[in-house]
Amino acid sequence: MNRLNKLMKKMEEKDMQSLFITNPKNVQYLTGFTGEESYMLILKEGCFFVTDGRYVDQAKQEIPKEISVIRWSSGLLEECIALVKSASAKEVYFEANHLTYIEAKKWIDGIDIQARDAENIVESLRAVKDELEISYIKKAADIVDQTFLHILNLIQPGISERRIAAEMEYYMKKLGSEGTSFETIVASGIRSSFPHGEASEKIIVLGDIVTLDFGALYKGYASDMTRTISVGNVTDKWEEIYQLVLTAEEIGLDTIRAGMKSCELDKAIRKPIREKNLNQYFSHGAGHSIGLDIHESPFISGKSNEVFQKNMVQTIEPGIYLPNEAGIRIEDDVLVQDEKGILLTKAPKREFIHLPFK
Ligand SMILES: [Mn+2]
Repeated sequence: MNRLNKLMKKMEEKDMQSLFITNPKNVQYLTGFTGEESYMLILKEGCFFVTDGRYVDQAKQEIPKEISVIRWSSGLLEECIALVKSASAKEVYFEANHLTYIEAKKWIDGIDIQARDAENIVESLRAVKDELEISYIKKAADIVDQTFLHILNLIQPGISERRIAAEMEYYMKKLGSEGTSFETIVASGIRSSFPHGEASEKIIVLGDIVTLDFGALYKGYASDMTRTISVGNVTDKWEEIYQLVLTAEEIGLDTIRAGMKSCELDKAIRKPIREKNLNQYFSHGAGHSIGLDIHESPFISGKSNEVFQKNMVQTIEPGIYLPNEAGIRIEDDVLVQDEKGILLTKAPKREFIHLPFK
């Protein structure tokens, strides 16, 4: 069953007769369209794709034949409102968390029938990946694995974080990445205690701990991996913290299964860190799902009762950050299965790597 049919089946189950889709990632997911600024309308009368003159020919090539391509004349939102008004719909579900206030107001006033929140119906389909999507994420994961091995040869005292990030991004593109799935993080020395320290002008010095958190994009699909290394040796304390973070991460990778609740996994990952009284320094979520977006639901959280399903792709990413000292995070991507999951990112992590290699 194709994705559009899956969506229509789900709409039927929820007694939703019409749906307005504006989130570009949702449009891409349902149609395969790779352009921008195009909306979809699913009505009893048919399925419509509304775009502008730049994208008409591209849309006709990329999207399934059963969807009618319409070139707007008075404006994108205006055309969609007109389509609804000419149809028999008594109410329309829309992506309330995506439109701006001004757009939503125009839409609700314009259609003049009941507008209802679609409550992430497309996102809920996107959470479970199909074979094609899994193959794309695997490729994106393979690119970050190779890039990590490559960058180890370049990191040394005297080079800036930004130079390292630039080389990583260039290398990922050479391997087929369309870009980065998020701003590349290269955080060294004290900056490694910032969980999301984007690459700066800072120069690497001997003794720095360096966190590399980066992702590739392949056919629109993201990978996301973190490795922490050092330049020169570190104290025993930091060797221990590294092994503690690794233990927590591996517990997460070994434990995650279809049917498990997010909060249970969060508890399992944090357990060894709590036992050392360091949980206060693990100051962010333990992971998230990836796909067309870098951060998708379900998120791994102590407050979440969401249940993992087979073929979701989750990151597991514990970290410990001591203010004014340094921080360590290790992150991998795992394909959720009924039994133990399948690890997608495989770059080395067993030993705390100290550069340069002898
Ligand atoms: Mn992540």
